[in-house]
Amino acid sequence: MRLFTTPASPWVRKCLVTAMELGIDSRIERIPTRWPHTWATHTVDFAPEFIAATPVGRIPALVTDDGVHLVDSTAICDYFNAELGGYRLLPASGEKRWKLQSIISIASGLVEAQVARRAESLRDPVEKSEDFIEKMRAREHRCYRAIEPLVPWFEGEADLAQISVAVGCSYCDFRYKEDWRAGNPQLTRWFERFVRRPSMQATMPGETPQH
Ligand SMILES: N[C@@H](CCC(=O)N[C@@H](CS)C(=O)NCC(=O)O)C(=O)O
Repeated sequence: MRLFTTPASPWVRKCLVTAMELGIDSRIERIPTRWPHTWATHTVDFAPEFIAATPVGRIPALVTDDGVHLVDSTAICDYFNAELGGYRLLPASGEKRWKLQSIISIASGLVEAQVARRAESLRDPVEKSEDFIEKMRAREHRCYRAIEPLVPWFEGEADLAQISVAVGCSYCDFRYKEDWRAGNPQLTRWFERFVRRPSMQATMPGETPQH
């Protein structure tokens, strides 16, 4: 199967960490995608094979060996977990599934806000909305605070909730260097352990090549 990737994307990272934790990453051919810095708010040229894989024009996008196109990280992780991973990172049903999903949904809101903030911050200074940037920043910090009391729900080595949260915390360290740790001691302690996992270390974010 083929996965369109960039090194900076937290959504891509969530998919790669999930694949590594399930031991299926060797089955994935990674197709690196290049983005100019205008990707977020301007029309950009897409490589033909990328836009053939995803009409949405966002990464990640997965084309399975059966030719199925999955163009969103949630669907991709669901495919890995359900179809190839025997539900090892998220149960198919039951109380634990919904507890983990409640954390995953907060983590997704966190990462959406991080990416939206990044997009806004790349705008031309005269177009940029500092108000929008602050709105996203405030949302991110509400998400960290909401996850903090849920950390005791993390059980076992890894699951999709832990992966989703860890990717968000790590993206903040990479992009914003803001103190998400302040006031979130349980989250901090858990993260400092989780980020040492080989799957997290092997997928540390880097800048996406521009050309
Ligand atoms: N909900 C999507 C979000 C994917 C997404 O926003 N990817 C960003 C990069 S991190 C992107 O490709 N943005 C390009 C654009 O919005 O034009 C997912 O979970 O995969």
